[in-house]
Amino acid sequence: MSVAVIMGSQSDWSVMQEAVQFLQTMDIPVDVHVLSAHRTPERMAEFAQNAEAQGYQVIIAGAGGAAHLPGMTAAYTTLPVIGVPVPSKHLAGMDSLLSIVQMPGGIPVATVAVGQAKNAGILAAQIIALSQPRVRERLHQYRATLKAEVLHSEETVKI
Ligand code: RP5
Repeated sequence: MSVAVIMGSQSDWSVMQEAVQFLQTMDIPVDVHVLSAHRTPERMAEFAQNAEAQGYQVIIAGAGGAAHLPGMTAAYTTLPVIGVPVPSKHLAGMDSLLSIVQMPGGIPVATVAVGQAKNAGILAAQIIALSQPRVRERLHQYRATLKAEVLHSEETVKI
């Protein structure tokens, strides 16, 4: 039971680390790899083809610009791939979003919002929780903290 977080460049780490941090709070083992669909295509293919045999259950893939990494990874495996559109220099991540979300029918990538690596981590944990009651319980606790924060914030609003 583990998750792989992959990204197209080391420069994606500031965004992608939020997925890793969330998975660590859930006590889910996570590995991180930098793999580029454009610059290290062979390495990316080798990783994706072997990911299931390596014991990964979910892959989170983040990339920016012409972001082919999530879709190409999904092409090589039937593991669920969650795509994170990383904000880009010129188009603010709209290019990343459309490159990842607009997969043709047959090879899906579950795409989160631009820059929302934390949600990718949460979604991966929810998938893992289907077979891990311990993770399910932690997710329920996490939801309870979100609820408590909102309830508490209402008390502090002054009219
Ligand atoms: C993509 O190009 C990466 O995922 C990154 O978001 C973007 C820029 O990469 P660097 O030029 O910073 O390596 O492949």
